[in-house]
Amino acid sequence: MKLKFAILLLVILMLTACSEEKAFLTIAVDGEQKTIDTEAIYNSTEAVVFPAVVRSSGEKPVETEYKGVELSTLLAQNNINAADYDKITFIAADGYRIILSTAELSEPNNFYITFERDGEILMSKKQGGNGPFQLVIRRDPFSQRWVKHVNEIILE
Ligand SMILES: Nc1nc2c(c(=O)[nH]1)N[C@H]1C(S)=C(S)[C@@H](COP(=O)(O)O)O[C@H]1N2
Ligand SMILES: [Mo]
Repeated sequence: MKLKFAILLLVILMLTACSEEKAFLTIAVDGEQKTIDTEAIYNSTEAVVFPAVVRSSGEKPVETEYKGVELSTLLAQNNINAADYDKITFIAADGYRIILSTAELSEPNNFYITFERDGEILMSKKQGGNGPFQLVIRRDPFSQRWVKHVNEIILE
C-alpha cells in the first residue's frame, strides 16, 4: 500500500515537472518558423540594461530597469534583414498582438526583447509576471505597444 502511494506521488511530481512551461520564442520569415535559442538570449553579451517607466493599469508609474536585446540585433543574429519585409507582428501567449512597420525598426535604441526587470528574470504569465519575454518600446510612453509574454514574431 505504501509503495503504491509512493509511486502515485512520484507520478504526480513528474507530471507537475513536465507541465512547467519552458520559455520559448519563434521568428517566422517567408513562411518558415525558427525557434530562437532562449539561453542564447539570456546569456547574450549584446544585452543591455536601460531605465523605463512602467505604467500598469490602475497603478502609479514605477521606475524600473529592464534588460534585453535590441530587436535589430536579435534579427541580425538570425540573419534576418528587416528591410526585406514590410511589417513585423508580435504575438503574445494571451493573444495580444501588435504590428509595426519594419521602417520603424531602423530607429535605434527603441525596440527591445527584454527578459529581466530590476535584475530579476521575467516570470511567465502563469507565474504572475510579464515574461518570459516582453517587447519594450522605450519611446512608447504609455506602453500600449509593449507586448508582455511575447513568444512569436512574424515578418512579412
Ligand atoms: N500580452 C499582453 N501585452 C500587453 C497587454 C495585454 O493585454 N497583453 N496590454 C497592453 C496595454 S494596453 C498596456 S497599457 C500595457 C500594460 O498593461 P497592464 O496594465 O496590464 O500591465 O501592456 C500592453 N501589453
Ligand atoms: Mo493600456
